[in-house]
Amino acid sequence: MFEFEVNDMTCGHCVGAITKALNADAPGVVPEFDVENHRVSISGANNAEAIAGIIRDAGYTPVRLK
Ligand SMILES: [Cu+2]
Repeated sequence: MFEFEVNDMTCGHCVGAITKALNADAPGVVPEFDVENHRVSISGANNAEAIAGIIRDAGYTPVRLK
């Protein structure tokens, strides 16, 4: 499991945009969102940098925590 801080993820729209990008580019990965604390946890992935790239391409700024 990976965890990212995504400070520019601030509302349900952001969650929707990131979910859509992950579903398209990393099918099978399961994201969990904590919008209040700007955290995204990712299960089922084995390449953190690829996941970070997908989040960046969706327009957000991930910083890996774990
Ligand atoms: Cu938003």
